[in-house]
Amino acid sequence: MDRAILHVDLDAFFAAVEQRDRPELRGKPVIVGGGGPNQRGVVSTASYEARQFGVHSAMPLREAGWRCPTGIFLPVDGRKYQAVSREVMAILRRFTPLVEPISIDEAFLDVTGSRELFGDGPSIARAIKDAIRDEVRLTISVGVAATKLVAKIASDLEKPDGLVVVPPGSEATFLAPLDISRLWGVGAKTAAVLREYGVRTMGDLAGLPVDLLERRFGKHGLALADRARGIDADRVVGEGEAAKSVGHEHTFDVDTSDREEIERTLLAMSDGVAGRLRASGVRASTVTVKIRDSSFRTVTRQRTLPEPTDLTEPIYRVALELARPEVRGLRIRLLGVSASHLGEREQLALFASDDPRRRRAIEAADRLRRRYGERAVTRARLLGTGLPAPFERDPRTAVERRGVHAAVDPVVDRGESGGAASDEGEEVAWEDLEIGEGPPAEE
Ligand code: TTP
Ligand code: MG
Repeated sequence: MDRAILHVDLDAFFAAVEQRDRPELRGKPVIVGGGGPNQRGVVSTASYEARQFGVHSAMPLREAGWRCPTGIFLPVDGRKYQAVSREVMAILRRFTPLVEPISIDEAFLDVTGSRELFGDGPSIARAIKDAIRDEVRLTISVGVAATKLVAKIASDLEKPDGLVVVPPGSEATFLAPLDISRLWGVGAKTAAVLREYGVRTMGDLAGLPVDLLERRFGKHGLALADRARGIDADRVVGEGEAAKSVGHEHTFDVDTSDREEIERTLLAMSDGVAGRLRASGVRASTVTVKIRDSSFRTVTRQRTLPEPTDLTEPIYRVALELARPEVRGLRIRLLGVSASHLGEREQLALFASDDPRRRRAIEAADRLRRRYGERAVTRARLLGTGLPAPFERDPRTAVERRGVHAAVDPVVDRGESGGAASDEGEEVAWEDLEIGEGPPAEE
């Protein structure tokens, strides 16, 4: 049976809330960001009226000021937006328990099982739009499709107040004319390589021989080939399902856009997560990354692994793939990696990819760690970076150590699965486990 998946996204969220609460702002260019047009900082969002002046999220406020001299600049009222977000998510949960919020104003819903009660996917989408308009007085855009990937692309096509339905079986035709930049995992670099092959649209991409994509991009090439046709097996992860997780978070002392530092931090956190999984005798099937940028926007991205793991490498690979498209061009304040959907190691089948020699080496390293402390065994890439080990605590209990509290927190610590493949199209370099010279710590 085809699934019925909805992707719901509020329109110009922060600005729309301000326009709702202050009728004199309706129809006006409203720009929500840290301070005024002469202040440092970036635009969080702009009303659709302000977007006509070319103002958009993440643009420096100064630039927004000269592009839109009549703009009305407002500070970010994170508490208020979070409260509104909770109201919206509560409405969504009336239609299915399978609601997966992925940011403050976005969620996936799997309504496959709700159709008997509420009608088909498009009817449910209309009912949700009506409820949010009547009860919260905001507009949303909704995509309806059989996969998360296609629903998400669809919701963005007719913003604001859009409803785009992609009937099962028509995914490839629907995607064909769209630019490849809309596809998860296609960033500037991948797009540039694809352009060399004359690929501009998803239809062009679907027309490329799969083996060519695989040769050029490795495994991610295969994923791209699938996605260009709308194929995406990721399921909607309902709340509560991912309740048990193991995670690390790290707040940078200074916000960073340094790729090396970001990747090193993800690696170190993945290593920490894997170590804790092994220490607890469990393996995880899902990896989630959390990214908060300098404007306090927080996004979580989630992906199901091909098989459960307690090793650093698969966790890091996925964390990197999920994080890369999200961190590009931004100054990053906080990163988190967590693993969920935990199963006992013994209860899980033995997997072919489990090389016994490698596992023995890892277990030896774990013993060294237990004896001499976290720092005794460190991957080559982490040596001498001064990264704290262990990192911060589990995301569920984490507090930010630096500066003022985030204005906007994630609604939940879970996110979209299945989005991004590695944008870079290059295999992630993987250093072998090395015994470092870290000082033995107390036991
Ligand atoms: P988005 O859904 O990306 O944007 P939006 O809701 O403002 O507009 P659209 O109609 O295109 O969906 O983000 C949701 C909110 O998150 C947005 O209102 C403000 C905040 N945000 C930031 O603070 N910084 C950013 O860079 C972005 C993209 C969003
Ligand atoms: Mg939105």
